[in-house]
Amino acid sequence: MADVTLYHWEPNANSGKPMLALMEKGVPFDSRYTNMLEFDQHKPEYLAVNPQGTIPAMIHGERVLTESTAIMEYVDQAFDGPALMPEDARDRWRIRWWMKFMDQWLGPSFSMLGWSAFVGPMVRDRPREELEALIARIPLPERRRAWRKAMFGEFSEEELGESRRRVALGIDLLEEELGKRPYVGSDSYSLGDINIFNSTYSLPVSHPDLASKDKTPNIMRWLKRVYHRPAVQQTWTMGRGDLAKRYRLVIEEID
Ligand SMILES: N[C@@H](CCC(=O)N[C@@H](CS)C(=O)NCC(=O)O)C(=O)O
Repeated sequence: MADVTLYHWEPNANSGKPMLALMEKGVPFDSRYTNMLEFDQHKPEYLAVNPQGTIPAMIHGERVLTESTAIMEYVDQAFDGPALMPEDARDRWRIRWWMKFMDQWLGPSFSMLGWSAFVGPMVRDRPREELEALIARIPLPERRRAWRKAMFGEFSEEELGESRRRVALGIDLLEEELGKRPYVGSDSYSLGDINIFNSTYSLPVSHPDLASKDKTPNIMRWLKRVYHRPAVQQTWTMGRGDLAKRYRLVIEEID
């Protein structure tokens, strides 16, 4: 049994960050696939690990770690293997800037569009009473609100419009950044790439109007570089659903 246990869903957004960081470092871990579409993250067994009822969570020895970006930083420092942060102070600042930008500002918009277009439709054909019972056991009020909107199609046009605006702007900024250097924030692959990749790996198929060889050549070059990393390929084999299947579609698009 490995010393590390990771509770994760698909390699996507937050779950994919510690999965990929552990793979890059070569750290073996026990994978506990926590199916978000079956609401496993709100079941008592998982709430005993993370009472907030969100994924991912990692157990290392006696320690329980939550918050995907902070877990990646922990993984990079706690284990041997290739360094996933550069030495240079300015590079580290740039990488942390990008991770904060994604986690606080851009990521929630990607998430809202994804929940509205995919997650909601994937769960909403259950009976209304069952959906209400599922919502009632969600510990965090903000997650209860998000699930309600996704299940019943209640995201407003105004909030979806704001998310679309942020996604378009975020893609422009990323394109500009990757025109300056080969990786996000520095000249070498880092936690910054892992963070940003987990929310952007599907752009050429999810937002072909915004990201393509013509419109965003720098992003496409970077995606290709990251897609071909052995740790990325290995991590994406752990996906079980439709989200991970996009990996194949995108690789055909960028190769
Ligand atoms: N800030 C947290 C956010 C965790 C989070 O919200 N994860 C999503 C999946 S990407 C989740 O658990 N959603 C399920 C739910 O809200 O019930 C982190 O980065 O780990």
